[in-house]
Amino acid sequence: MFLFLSLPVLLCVVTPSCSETKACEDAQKTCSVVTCGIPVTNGTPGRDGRDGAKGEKGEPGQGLRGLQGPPGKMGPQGNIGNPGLPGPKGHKGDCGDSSVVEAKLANLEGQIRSLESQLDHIKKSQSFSLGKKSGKKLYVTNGEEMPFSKVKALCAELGATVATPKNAEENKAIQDMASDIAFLGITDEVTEGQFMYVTGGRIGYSNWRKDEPNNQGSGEDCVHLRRDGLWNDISCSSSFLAICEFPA
Ligand SMILES: [Ca+2]
Ligand SMILES: [Ca+2]
Repeated sequence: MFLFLSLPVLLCVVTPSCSETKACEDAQKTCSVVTCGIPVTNGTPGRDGRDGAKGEKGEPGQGLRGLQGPPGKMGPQGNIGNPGLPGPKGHKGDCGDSSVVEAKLANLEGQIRSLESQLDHIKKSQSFSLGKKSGKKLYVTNGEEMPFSKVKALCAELGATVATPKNAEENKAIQDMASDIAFLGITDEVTEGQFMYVTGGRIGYSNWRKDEPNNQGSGEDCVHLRRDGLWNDISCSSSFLAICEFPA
């Protein structure tokens, strides 16, 4: 092919004896390239043309799939979401029976008062030393001295009465119990000279010291038990040891 096309050119160049014009005219009839004149050499290659249009995406490769990698690190905590919508309204509750509740409350309050009273009683009882028992009586003392009115009140708080000997054995038991001179539950406050038990009734047993009772001075309407076990009438406002007795 190349040889065929370049043949007329070679004819034009190598036949200078003929009329160049005629040759060229002939050449124009037979040569595909109209080049007359001095022979030329091939030029340098031209610049690369522009990139062609992008081709279509190829089919995925058929290579082996790699092993799955380890899970990545946990991402940061997300923001707190918006509060949800309020839930549906609940069913209406049953009406309470206030009278039953009030009754139970009153009952509980009563029990509390009872327990408080018992606790107070126990506390006061604990302040007394271990009592001495004689016959059917138990004598106790807190070792304190006080006027007769307070001795009566103290024993009453304990549910007891002021120690009152009704025979020689009980008198001895109280004497042994007493660390000092103690009041007895006997007075002549109602009728001077007529000694009575504070629990009621005239005394049936006595252990007066010689020349007693003498209602000395402005008057002596209470009775105390001396350390020797003998009795003496004395002022009720004087302070002596408090001894109470429980029926045992
Ligand atoms: Ca008297
Ligand atoms: Ca006296």
